[in-house]
Amino acid sequence: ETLDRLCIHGSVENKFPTESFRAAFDDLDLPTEVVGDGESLGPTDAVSSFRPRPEFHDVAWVHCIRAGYDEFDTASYEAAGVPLTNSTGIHDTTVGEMAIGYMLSLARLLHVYRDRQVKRDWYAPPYERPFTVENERLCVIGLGTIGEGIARRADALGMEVVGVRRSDESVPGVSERYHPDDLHDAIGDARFVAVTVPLTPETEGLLAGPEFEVMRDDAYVINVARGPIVDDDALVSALESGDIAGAALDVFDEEPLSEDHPLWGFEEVIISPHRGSATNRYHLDIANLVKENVRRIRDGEPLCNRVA
Ligand code: NDP
Ligand code: 7N6
Repeated sequence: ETLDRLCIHGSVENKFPTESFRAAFDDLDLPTEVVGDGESLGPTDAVSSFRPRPEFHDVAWVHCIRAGYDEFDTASYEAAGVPLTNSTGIHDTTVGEMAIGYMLSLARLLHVYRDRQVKRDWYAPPYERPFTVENERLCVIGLGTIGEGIARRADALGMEVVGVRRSDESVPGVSERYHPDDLHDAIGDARFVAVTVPLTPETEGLLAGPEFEVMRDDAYVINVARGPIVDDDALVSALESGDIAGAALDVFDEEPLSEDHPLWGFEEVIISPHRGSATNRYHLDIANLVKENVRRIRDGEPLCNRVA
C-alpha cells in the first residue's frame, strides 16, 4: 500500500491547535497538509479528523482523533472499503486523573469552597457533609482504557472498586465485575458511579430514572463518556428530588451545554466543557497513534484501533 499524503482536517482545531498537530508529523517522511471542508481527496491520501465528512469515503484510510467514534457512520466506511481507526487506548491517565479530581472535589467540597471564594465567603459546611474517598465504593461502568485508568487510581486511593463490562476479562484495581444485566446490583451500594462506556444503542439512556432510584441518596454520578448515556431529564429530577447527591459531568447531549440548562444551577454538580482529555500534550498522544498506523500500512500489517 502507498500513502502519498497525510491530510489533517481543520475540525481537529476543536481539541488542539491544528498547526501543533501537523508539526507533530515533521519527523515522518510523508507530506502533511491541513485540509478544509469539501477539498478533493484521493486514494493515496490518509486523513485525521475530529468530524466525519462525505469526501472521506474516497481515501486510503481515515483516523478519528476521538476514542468515541459514534459520529462516524461505520457502515458507510465499510461499504466504501475505507478503513476507519479511532483513538482509544490513550486516555487512561488524562481522563483517569480528571475523574479522580471530580471525586476528591465532591468528597471534600473543593467546588463549593471555590464558589464561595468568588464571594470572599469563609464558608463552614455542615459537619456531616465532607468525607474521604478512602473506603468508599466506586462502580465503574465500562472497563476499557478509561475505566481501568480510573479504577487503578481509585484503588491506589484505598477505594473499593467494582465494575461493569460485557466480557469476563479481569481489570487491575477492580475487585468485582458485574455483567450489564446486573447493573442495578453493581450500582446499588456505590458512593460514586462513573460512566466510561462508548455510546451505542445498548448504552444510550443506561442511567435513567430507575437507576437513580436504585442508587444511594448520597451517591454521585460521573460521566466522562458521552452525554446521551445518562438521561439528562431524569438526572435533573433525581438531583431535585434528592434521589442522588450530585454529579460531575464532562459530556452532554448537546455541546456546548445551553446557557439556560438546569444542570448549571446545582451546587453539587461539577460541569467541565468536554475537557476530560485536554492536556498540553494531547496532540502528541494522537499523533503517535497515527504514526504507528502509517508504519503498519507501509509494513503491510493490520491497523491498530480499526473500527470499520
Ligand atoms: P474502550 O473501548 O477502551 O473501553 C470501553 C469499554 O466499555 C470496553 O472495555 C467494553 O468492555 C465496555 N463496554 C462496551 N459496551 C458496554 C456495555 N453495553 N455495558 C458495559 N460495558 C460495555 O474505550 P475508552 O475507554 O478509550 O473510551 C470510552 C468512551 O469514553 C469513548 O467511547 C468515548 O465516548 C469516551 N471518551 C471521552 C473522553 C472525554 O474527553 N471526556 C475522552 C476519551 C473517550 P466489554 O467489551 O467487555 O463490554
Ligand atoms: C478529543 C475528544 C473522545 O472520544 O470525546 C473524546 O476521544 C475526546 C479529541
